[in-house]
Amino acid sequence: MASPGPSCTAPLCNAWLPLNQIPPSGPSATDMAWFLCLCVFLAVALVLLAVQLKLRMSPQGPREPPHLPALPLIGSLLSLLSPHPPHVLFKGLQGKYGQTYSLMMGSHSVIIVNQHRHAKEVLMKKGKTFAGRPRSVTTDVLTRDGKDIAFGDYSATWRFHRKIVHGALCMFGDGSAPIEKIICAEAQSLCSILSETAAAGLALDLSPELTRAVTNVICSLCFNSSYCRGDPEFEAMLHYSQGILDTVAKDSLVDIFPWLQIFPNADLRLLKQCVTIRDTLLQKKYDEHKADYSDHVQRDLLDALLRAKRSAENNNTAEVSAESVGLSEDHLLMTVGDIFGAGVETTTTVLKWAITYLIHYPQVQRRIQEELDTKVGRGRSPQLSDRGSLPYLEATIREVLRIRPVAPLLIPHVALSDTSIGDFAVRKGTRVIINLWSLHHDEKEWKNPDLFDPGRFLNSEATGLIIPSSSYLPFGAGVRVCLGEALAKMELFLFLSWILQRYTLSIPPGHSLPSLEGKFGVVLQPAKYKVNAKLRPDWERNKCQAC
Ligand code: PLO
Repeated sequence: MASPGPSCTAPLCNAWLPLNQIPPSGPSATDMAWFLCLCVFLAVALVLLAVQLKLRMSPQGPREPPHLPALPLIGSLLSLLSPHPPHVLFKGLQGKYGQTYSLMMGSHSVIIVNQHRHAKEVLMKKGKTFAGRPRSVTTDVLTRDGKDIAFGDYSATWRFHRKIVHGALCMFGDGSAPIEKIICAEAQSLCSILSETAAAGLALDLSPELTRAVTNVICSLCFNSSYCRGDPEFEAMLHYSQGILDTVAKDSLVDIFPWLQIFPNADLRLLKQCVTIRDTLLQKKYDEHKADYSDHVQRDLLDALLRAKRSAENNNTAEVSAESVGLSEDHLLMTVGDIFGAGVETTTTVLKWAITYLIHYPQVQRRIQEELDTKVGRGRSPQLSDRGSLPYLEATIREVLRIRPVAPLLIPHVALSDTSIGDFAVRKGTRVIINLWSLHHDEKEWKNPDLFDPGRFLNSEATGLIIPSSSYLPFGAGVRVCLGEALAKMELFLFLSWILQRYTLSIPPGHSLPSLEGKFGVVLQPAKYKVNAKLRPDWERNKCQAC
């Protein structure tokens, strides 16, 4: 900015002189110009001040989101009593409160986000600000007070563990040969079981079979081991995992009102029993790995974690110990427990939903089979390199992930400082729930959102894949995005393509179609039912050598 020359000072002062003191000679043209400038400047300043004041006071400025009625102690509990599961209830409440609103869970303020712009602001744009996690009674039991990745709060330790796991999973990354081999071996064994039951003319509950196939993949990655059918350790795992899913992180009453722990609580007791069994299993794996650990070979994720722990211990100084950087035995066990638990329950659940929808929509099943017949044929089994030429199967997987997201409310986030979502002010410590269900069923974003239509993910020529709306986040996004996304996509593709190349799935005669409702928990699980797997015509004659 040009600084005013010496001659400017006098007229400027003159502007402030009372009229009767203005020199009688009258104002010069420059005096008048300066006077006008000053008036304009003052007027602009006043207008700006008024706008700012108005913004602060008007409802257009940062303001609290609309909120549900709340009473002392119980919060908004009365408005949340509903026969519907929370994700459906929260979607419905948009009609009255708008897409982003708040409520009180006991003494905690919770914001519910039902639209993708705000969801992306929370997860991506302000990902670090919203990277916190709430503590709750049940997740503390599961994770030894948050010493894991999924439920653990944002910290240096958390980032460090995520980095190690990310590195270990990349070893088996997208398109990597070893992981493809492991998945195909499991697909093969799954198909043999389907053949046996088909040959015996029996119907089968696919759930334990799919779980074992998926468990063995993540078991190889985490512990370099696998389970045979009927293995008692695997049966124990099935049991404890279901117990955990039924009781953890459901915003159950004990999570909302922690003081309820003092009363006998069947759910909490079951959770503690299941966690004890899981911990015994994890400890056994840990001890075995520790006993034959070598710095020169990294067999799996547990070895990668042990290596990080050893190297921290070797560099141990007074201030920096393995414990202080979060490499205590508890942390290692909880991290590997998370990856194992997530690896099993999420992918199994999507596979079960996929099969449920394929049974409801036999025309979709037929179209995938036609695609497999023309692009892969029957002389060999599908492999990862076929992904690009099987768009309809890929579109079906995307549609399953849209219509039945594994975790419809993700895991709650916490604001780590005062911040905002859109125009709404958010105070530090506020919990934020992203309702993925609303995003994936938003009528403004999806045509007939309740209709299962894989075609929506295909381009107009049906030759390539598209994502038709930004309101689609099946794996979450941002700093806490799902670590197993690539692995899950490989498994879904290979398991489904192997099964559908060989079998047609249906409901046994006389049985009704499986429910599409799902049981709400940290994961939305489909109900149990029996399936007929019928070997496709001509399969025996043409079947490939590998089978
Ligand atoms: C599943 C039951 C296991 O026994 C323990 C476990 C660990 C990690 C959890 C997982 C359960 C459920 C799905 C979760 C996963 C971490 C991330 C994943 C919550 C409880 C999702 C969907 O966010």
